[in-house]
Amino acid sequence: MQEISDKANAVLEEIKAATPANTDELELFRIKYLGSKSVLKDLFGAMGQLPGERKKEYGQLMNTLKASAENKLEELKASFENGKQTAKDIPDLTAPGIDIPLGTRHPLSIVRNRMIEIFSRIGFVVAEGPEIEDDWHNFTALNTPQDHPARDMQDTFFLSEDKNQLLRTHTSSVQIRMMESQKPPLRYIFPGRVYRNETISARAHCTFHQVEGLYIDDNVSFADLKQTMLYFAQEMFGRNTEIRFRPSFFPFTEPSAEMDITCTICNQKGCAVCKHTGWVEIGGCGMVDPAVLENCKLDTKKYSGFAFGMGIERITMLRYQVNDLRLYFENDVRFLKQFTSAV
Ligand code: 2U9
Repeated sequence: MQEISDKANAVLEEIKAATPANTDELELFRIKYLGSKSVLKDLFGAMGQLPGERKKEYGQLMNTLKASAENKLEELKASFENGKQTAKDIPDLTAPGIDIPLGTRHPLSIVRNRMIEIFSRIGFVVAEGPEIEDDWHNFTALNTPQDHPARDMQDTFFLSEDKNQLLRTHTSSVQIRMMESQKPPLRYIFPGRVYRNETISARAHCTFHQVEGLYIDDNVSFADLKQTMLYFAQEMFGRNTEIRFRPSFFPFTEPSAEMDITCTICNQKGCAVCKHTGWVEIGGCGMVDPAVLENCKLDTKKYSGFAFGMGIERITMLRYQVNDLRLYFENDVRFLKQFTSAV
């Protein structure tokens, strides 16, 4: 009796001292003390060797043993289920992943992408060029006179004393590069960042973005330009949008025009954006001046073309009614996260 009850007491101490650290270790504990081939089964089996009067005493010890193993099992199971696993515990690999919040696109990117998408549907291909330009591509090839105000230090950021290195003031310089290096037909759009020496305010900035366009072929007319602009305006601002052209002047186009669209904010009822005229300006355009074609060694008897230019900030302002240019460049997430797009 002494021998087997010593053994049983040793097992009891073992059960009390056991520290299964996770559900797998707890299962080993269950198999060892409560499974079909457990230590307790052996000890129960030994009861048969005892004389009748000892059986009751030993039986009580065995019940204590079994109850303490069962209690410990239940206790630990509950604590593991309550998420009290130790660091050693294996993570649940079937649990769903942690959400990674998506960022949002910059409103200027959304509008630029939309403009590219609209023009690419009618055959315009994106072309890009350097932001640091020379005098030829930014001014001279574009028929800009030597005394034109744009060539002034007050308007352009020059990077060299001889004024032959400068930050481009329009993406028209890329148009010259394409006309110099490709043969017509040419049908390109030129999205990109440009620079002007302006004092920063709500209405002016020293950097902004343009989408310019160029179409050169035989028999390109002002009617093609008007239809292209109407298509763009209706795709960008809605099918009911109308356009109008006002005569204007640019050194690189002749004739030249400013383009207006019907005010999409007030539906021509009159508002602050259209200054109660019902019309808002979206850019400029014209037929490429033959002098510019000649500068790029294109045959002016054979070829003609139209060009246009729009400010992305202005189109974005009309679309989202953001009327302070500085907001586009401050990168304040409270501003940026208000815009959503499919692409
Ligand atoms: C070549 C020939 C002609 C591009 C043109 C405009 C009119 C125009 C402004 C709109 C708003 C600039 O972003 S803005 O401030 N642009 O009004 N741009 S015609 O004409 C060209 C360009 C290149 C070789």
